[in-house]
Amino acid sequence: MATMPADRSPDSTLALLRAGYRFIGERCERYGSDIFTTRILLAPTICLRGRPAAELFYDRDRFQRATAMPLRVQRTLTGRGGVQGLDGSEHSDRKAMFMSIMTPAAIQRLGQLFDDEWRTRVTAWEAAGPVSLYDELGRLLTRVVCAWAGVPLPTSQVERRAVELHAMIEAPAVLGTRHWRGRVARYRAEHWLANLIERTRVGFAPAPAGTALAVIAEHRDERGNLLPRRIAAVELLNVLRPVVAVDQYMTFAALALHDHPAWRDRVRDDDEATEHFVQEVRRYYPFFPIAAARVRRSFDWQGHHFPKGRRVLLDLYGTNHHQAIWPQPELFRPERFAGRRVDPFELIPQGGGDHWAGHRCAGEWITIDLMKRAVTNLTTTMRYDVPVQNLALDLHRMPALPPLGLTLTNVRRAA
Ligand code: HEM
Ligand code: MYR
Repeated sequence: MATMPADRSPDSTLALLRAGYRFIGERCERYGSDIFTTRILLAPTICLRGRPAAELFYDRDRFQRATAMPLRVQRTLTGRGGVQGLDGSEHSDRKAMFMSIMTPAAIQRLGQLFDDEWRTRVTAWEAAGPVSLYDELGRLLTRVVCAWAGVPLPTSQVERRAVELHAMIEAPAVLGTRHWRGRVARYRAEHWLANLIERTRVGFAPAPAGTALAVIAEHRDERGNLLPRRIAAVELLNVLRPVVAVDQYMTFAALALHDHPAWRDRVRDDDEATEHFVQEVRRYYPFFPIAAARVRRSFDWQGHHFPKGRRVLLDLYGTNHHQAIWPQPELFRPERFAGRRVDPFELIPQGGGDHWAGHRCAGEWITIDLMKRAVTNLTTTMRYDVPVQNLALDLHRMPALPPLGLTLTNVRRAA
């Protein structure tokens, strides 16, 4: 049996939080290996990156998700009892519920709401002083996703819910106040949506057919039971929260347009170039760092032993920056996608493998569609200036936002 390189420190949890997106990659480079073992949360943990590793990680016979996700992530980002932690037929059933929401017509409807809201907001940005793109898009997407999902949201509540949804995304990998804010936000949001599910079920808050609220409130599991209302709330949040999280990718897209101004012209009226640009934003910029699983039954792979129960972390960011897959990975080059088939285990910012059979992100098509629309809106419906500001991304912070979320000034409608 080959010896797996081992990180020597007694526990690397804090090192992971400090090193951020480069934690696994730095060690892989140090050990000259895409697999090594370390101790995280006081337990031995195998870290992996690269295409073969991603293919292994999404093998459902070898890995499970039950008990894989650290509690601090469940208490903030994902919630407890939702699809992310399910296995086998229970997972397939719950995942099919999510995928049934993602029809081409529904994605188009969300996109149309987004474009309409963007046009309305440009008028308000025109009248305002400097605007933080990240904060503006957070509110815009909160309003849009609630309308799309059938969730009633009075204008007076938009700011509050946007702040809550952001707090959950910003909390899982930090200590202190920002972490606790995420926990409180989740508690409040689950309470809000559990009540809504209840009122929908008894007919007080009817949900239009096909909306996320209707599908989740009415879903029956394999045994014909409705989801407990708290779990239904967790799953509804699994739609609302990540759609709002797309604001982060949109902010990265705006940064990329700023850093590579030639692409402003190339994406205009060119759907293919816009698609390549968006794929490169998803590959290049740091967002979801790592996916977690546990070994379901012991096995050997490439001469290494994987004991039953061992936690395994797949480096999503590191695979998207892997030298063997992406020549000059640290360059932002959308043209690398021209004529390239997108392999399910190479470009994995939202997980790898199959959307239905595995845990790959249910919202990947929505994400790509909304990002393309944001790029089109940024380059055709408005003009703006990007004043001098600190735009350095801190790879030590997960998620890594520009410090003030990208400030735009002098916003005006395109003539
Ligand atoms: C799962 C990333 C947007 C819904 C995931 C996973 C990642 C991810 C890394 C886990 C993959 C794994 O465990 O193997 C992202 C990123 C997004 C995004 C970076 C950009 C903002 C969305 C959107 C939706 C969504 C827009 C819904 C409308 C989900 C759901 C799961 C998931 C339901 C759980 C799937 C499962 O466990 O089977 N996402 N996501 N995500 N995502 Fe996303
Ligand atoms: C979502 O809301 O589900 C999509 C976007 C979330 C991005 C969160 C980035 C930081 C997460 C660190 C978690 C580590 C997981 C092992």
